[in-house]
Amino acid sequence: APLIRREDYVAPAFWIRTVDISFDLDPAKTLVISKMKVERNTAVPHGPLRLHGEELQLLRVLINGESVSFRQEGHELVIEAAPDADFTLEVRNTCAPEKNTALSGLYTSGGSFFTQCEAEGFRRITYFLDRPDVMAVYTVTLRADKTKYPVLLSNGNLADSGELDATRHFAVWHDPFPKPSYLFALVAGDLVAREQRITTRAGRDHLLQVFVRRGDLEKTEHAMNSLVASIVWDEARFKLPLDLERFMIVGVSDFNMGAMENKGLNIFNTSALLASPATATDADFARIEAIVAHEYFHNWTGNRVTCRDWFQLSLKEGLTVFRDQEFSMDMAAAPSARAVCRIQDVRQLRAMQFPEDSGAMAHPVRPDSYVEINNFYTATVYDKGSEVVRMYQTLVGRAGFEAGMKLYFERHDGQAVTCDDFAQAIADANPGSALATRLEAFKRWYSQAGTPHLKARGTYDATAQTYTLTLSQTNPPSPGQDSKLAQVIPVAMGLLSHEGQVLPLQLQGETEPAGTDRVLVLDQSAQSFVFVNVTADPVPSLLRGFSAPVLLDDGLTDAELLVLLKHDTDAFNRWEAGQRLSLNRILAAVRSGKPLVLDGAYIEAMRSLLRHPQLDSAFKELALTLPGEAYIAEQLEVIDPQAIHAAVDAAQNQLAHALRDDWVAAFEGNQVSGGYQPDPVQSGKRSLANLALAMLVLDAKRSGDTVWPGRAYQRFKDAGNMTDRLGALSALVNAHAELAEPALARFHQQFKDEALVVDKWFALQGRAAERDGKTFARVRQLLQHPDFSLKNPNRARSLIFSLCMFNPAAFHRTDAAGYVFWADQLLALDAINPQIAGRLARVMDRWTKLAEPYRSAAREAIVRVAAKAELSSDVREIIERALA
Ligand code: HT7
Ligand code: ZN
Repeated sequence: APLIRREDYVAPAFWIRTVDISFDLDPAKTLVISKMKVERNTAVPHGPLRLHGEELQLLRVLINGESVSFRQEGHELVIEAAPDADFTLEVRNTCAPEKNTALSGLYTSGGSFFTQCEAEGFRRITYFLDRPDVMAVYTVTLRADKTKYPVLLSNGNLADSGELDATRHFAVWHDPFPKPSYLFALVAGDLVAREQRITTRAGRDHLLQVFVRRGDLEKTEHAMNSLVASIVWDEARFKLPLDLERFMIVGVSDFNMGAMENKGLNIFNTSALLASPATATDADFARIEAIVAHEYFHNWTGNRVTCRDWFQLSLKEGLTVFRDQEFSMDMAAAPSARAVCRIQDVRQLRAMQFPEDSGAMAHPVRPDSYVEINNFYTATVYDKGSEVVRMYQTLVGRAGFEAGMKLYFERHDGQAVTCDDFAQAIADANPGSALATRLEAFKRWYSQAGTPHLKARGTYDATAQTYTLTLSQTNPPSPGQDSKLAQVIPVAMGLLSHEGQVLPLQLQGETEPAGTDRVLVLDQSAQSFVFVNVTADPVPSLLRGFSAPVLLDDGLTDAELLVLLKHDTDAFNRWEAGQRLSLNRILAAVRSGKPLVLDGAYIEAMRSLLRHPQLDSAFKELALTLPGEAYIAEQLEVIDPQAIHAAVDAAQNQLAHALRDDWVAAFEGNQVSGGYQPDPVQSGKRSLANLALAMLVLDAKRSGDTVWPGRAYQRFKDAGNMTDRLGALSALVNAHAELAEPALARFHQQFKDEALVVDKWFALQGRAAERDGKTFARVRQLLQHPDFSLKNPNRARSLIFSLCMFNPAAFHRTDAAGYVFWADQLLALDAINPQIAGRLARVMDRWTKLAEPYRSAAREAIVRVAAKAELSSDVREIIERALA
C-alpha cells in the first residue's frame, strides 16, 4: 500500500452533492443502488472520475441513465468520460455483510446489520468519493425482512416507511445536513429502544432513543441520562444546540472502537453503552458518560465542521476529547472531584501517549504521512490533541476560548477544514493574547512529535528578595524529525514558603503582585523569570493542573516535595508530589539494581495522606497508587520490565505491610451505605476500600494470615454491585490467594450469560500480577476456553491485549514465550480483523529500548511477523516502522 502524504493534498476532481441510496438487506448478498448528483470541481485540473471501492461486486455504472465505460484499477473505479456538466451517476453493486469480519463497512453482528464507515468504510459498501471533504445530502431507503429486521434506521429523519409484501418492509431516511461519507450509518435488526423526549433551551422538541437487543433495555438508563446531560451542557457551555429532531444511539457487541458519531445515529460498542450496578463498575459508568458525551459533542466538532483530510483528524478528535474531559469535570462538580478527573486523564496520557511519543510510531498531532489511516487513531491524535486544545484555553482564558469557538463555527459551519483554521479562529477572537502573539510557534504542537523535556531551576537571593526561575526545554528527536524548534509551553505555577504558605507573585517590572497563581509562557529554549519581593526561599509548584504535555524535571528535593504534598493549593500538584516521591524511589532501585527499601519519611508521608481527615477518598486512592510501569519505563534509557515490576512490587508489598492498620481503617471507614450511585463520593469510597482490601490481602499472603482473604471472599460473594465484587475478586487473584480459584469459578458461573462481564473475567486473569509464570500459563490455557474468540474485538482485547499491553511482567519473559504468543495471536487476528491486529502490533513499538535478552527476542518475533507475505497494510505499516 502506498504512503499518503499530507503535503500531496489536492481537492477532489468532482463533488457529490446528493446521494439517493437503497439497500436490499441480505446477510449473504446485499444489493446497493446509489444515485448521485455529481459536479466537476473546476478549481482543479480536468481529470477522470475515480471512485473508491473495496470488496464489492460491481453490477453496473450509468451516467445520466446511460451505461458508461469504466475500468477498475486496484481499489478504484475509473471513468474517463465523465461529462463536464453536472450529471447523475448510478452505481449498482453487492457486498457480503456476513463475511465482513473486519467490521468496517456493512456487517452483521448477532443477526442484525450495522455499519462502520470511519475512516474508509463507506467504500466497502459502494463506490464513492470516500474522503471527508466530499459532503453530500443523503436519502437512504432500507428494504429488509420484517420479522428478522423490524427496526430499520439511518441518519436524519424518518421520511417514509411501510410494507413491501408479506415478508418485507421498507424505511426511507433523509438527513438534511450535508455530510462526508464517513458519517453515514445504517442499522437493521430486532432491537428495542428506550425513549425520551426533551425540549431544549431554544424551545425545540427532540426524540432521544437508545436501541439495544431485547433484554438489555434496563442497562440503558445511565446512557440516556448521560445523553441528556451532554445536550444540556453543550448548550450551556458552548451555546451549541442539538440540530436534529431525532437523536439515536444503537448498541452493538462487535465493534472495533468505543463508539462512532454518525450523524443522528451514533453506534456504540455495548461496552461503552450498557451499565447496571450488578454488571458494570464505577469506571464503566464514568467511561459510558464520557463516551456518550464525546460522540454527542462530535455533532458540532466533527460533523457540522468536519476535517478536510484525515491528517486533520485531531481537529475533531483532540477538540472533542477536550470537550468530553471538560464535561466530565463539570459533572463531577466539586473542586476535589474535578482534580480527580484531571489526574485520571493525565495518568492515561502518561501511560499511553508518552510511550507512543518516544517509540517507533511517534508522530505529530497532525501526522505528515500514513499508509493506513486506521493506525492513526492514536493516543497522540486524541489525548495529546486534547492537551493542545487545553493549552489554547490556558493561553486565552476560558471566556477567550469560548469566543474562539464561536468564531470557529461562524466561519466554518458546513465546511471541511484544517487545524490551521481552528488555530486562526481562536487567535483571531483573542487579538493580542499570549496565543495570538505566538501563533506560528504554538502550531509546532501540531507538527513536532515527541514529548518536550522541561527543566526548571530556581535560585533565591535573600538580600534582594528575588527568586529567579529558569525554565529550559529540550525536544528530543523522533522518527523523521532530527532537530526541533522550541515549543510554546504554558507553565501554570505558584510559589509556597517551606512552611506551606502561599506567596504573592510579582514579576520584575510589575508594580504589584498579580495573584498567587499564574501562567508563565516559555517560548524559547531557555528563559528566566525574576520574581521580586519574595520574602522567603520558596518552593515552586510548577505545571499546575498539568498545564502542558511535557516531562518536567524541577529538581525538587524530597523535603520540597513533601511541602507540596502537604500544602499545595493545586490538588493536581499535590498528587504529583506524591507520585514523584514514589517515582524517585522506584527509579533509584531500578537504576542501582538494588532491592527497594522504603524509608520511614516516605512511609509516614503516605500514612498521613491515608489518614488525612479532609482529603477525600478518591484523591487518597490516586495518591496511594504507585506510578504505572509504562510511565516509569518512560524515565529510563534502557527498559528492563522485570526490574521495574520487581521495584513496584516491592514498594507495594512494603506499603501494604507498613500501613496495615491504616488500610484496615481505610477499608472499614469507606463502606458505602444506601443504594448504589455511580457518583464521585460513592465511587471514591469504593475505590479506596478496594485498594485497601487489595493491600490487606497482599499482606496476608506474606504473613500467612487467612482473615483478610476470607473477608475478601465473603465480600466478593455478597457484593451488591460489580465494583465491590470485582474489587474483591481482583484482590484475591492479584495476591494469588488460594480463594482466587473458587472465586473465579463462581464468578464465571454467575455471569456466563453476560458477555461484558465475561470480558471482565478474561481481562482480570490477563492482567493478574505475575508470579512464577502462572499468569502467562493461565492466559495460554484460556485461549482454549469455549467462551474465548478472536472474532469479537472485546473478547480478543480482554485476554490478548490484557496480557501483551497491560501486563508487562507477564509478557516480557526471559524465555521469549510472551513474544511468540504475541506473534501467533497477531497473525491469527490479522486474517480476521486487520484494524484490531494493527493495534496489537503496537505492543512492540518500543522494543529497541528493551534491555537484553528481551530486545533480541522481541526483534526475532517482529521479524517473523514481517516475513509473512500476506500481512494486512495495517499490520505491515506498524511492523515496518518498528524495524526501521
Ligand atoms: N470517530 C470515531 C472513530 C472510530 C473509528 C475509527 C476507525 C475504525 C473504527 C472506528 N470506530 C470509531 C470514534 C470517536 O472518536 O468518537
Ligand atoms: Zn471522537
